[in-house]
Amino acid sequence: MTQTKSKVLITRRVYPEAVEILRGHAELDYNDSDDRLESAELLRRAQGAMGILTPNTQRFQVELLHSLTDLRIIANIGVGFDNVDIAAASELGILISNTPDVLTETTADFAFALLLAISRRVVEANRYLLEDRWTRGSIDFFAGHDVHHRTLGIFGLGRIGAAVARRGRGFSMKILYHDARKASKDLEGELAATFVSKEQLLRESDFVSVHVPLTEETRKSIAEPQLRLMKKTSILINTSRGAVVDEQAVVKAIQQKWIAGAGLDVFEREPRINPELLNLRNVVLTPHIASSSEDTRREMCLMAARNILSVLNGRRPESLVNRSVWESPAIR
Ligand code: 8YV
Repeated sequence: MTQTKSKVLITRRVYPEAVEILRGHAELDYNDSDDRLESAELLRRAQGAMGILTPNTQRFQVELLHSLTDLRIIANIGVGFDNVDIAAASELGILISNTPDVLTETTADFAFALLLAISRRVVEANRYLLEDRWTRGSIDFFAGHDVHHRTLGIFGLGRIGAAVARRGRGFSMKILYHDARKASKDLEGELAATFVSKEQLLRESDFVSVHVPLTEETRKSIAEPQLRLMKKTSILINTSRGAVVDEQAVVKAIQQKWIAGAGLDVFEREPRINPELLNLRNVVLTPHIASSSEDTRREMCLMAARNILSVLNGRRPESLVNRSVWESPAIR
């Protein structure tokens, strides 16, 4: 007698090696496309699935979770998990996994790339040359802001924040950080990082780099009052989530010169961009690609696929967000 295989839905095109991990172990429904599944199609195709492998740009609303009665795991590709209502998923006994660690260094590289690009006006200067406008220089030709020996403020000293701080140390920067929790003495020592209040971080940093996850507490936690505290010469970098920052307030802060510029990889309503941001000279904007190196994106897909495979084999996934569900699996 042939045993029926569990169904796994892959919501969007992923690196093929991740599909191969699951092939043979599950009945796969693969949306081999770069188009996101619309909610009606997601609802239809996820019916009967025990696992869903998905970029964390796919949202799972509470009603949808309730209607997926066979679902055991949503394996997010990405470290963030604000695309899923974790409390509802946990109540329903649905495991949620993410892909931490594998993207830390790559994301930190990109945060630093934004920091360098905006402060030394790399993108602006590149555009100038491409437009064939270079006829002469001047004493303050594309004069930017120094990075070395400046103060780097890390808002959220998790894995990625710490990796950005390490890069800052390489540029002889002074490191300040603010986080809901003070870091260990060891980590503070390694990074030569000083814990300060959020206000002090904003007041004293030349660069503020945002690395907190999006939660109800952190939503719009950098808004007008916070931007007004920042130095006029300072630069805001955001590679975490757009909604941590009040985008309209950033536009105003740059227009009214409360801050000197911003490097943003994430936005409030991706892939839509506030049109006012597009009209600013002193911003560098990228389409949510901080973790996007070939190796890292492949590793993220593989890790998510292994998380599903673990559940198929009755083992605990390597990176679970809601561990309590694994500890009491017989919820429904
Ligand atoms: C990915 C991210 O953008 O890991 C995250 O939380 O935001 C990025 O690394 C991306 O969502 C891949 O699915």
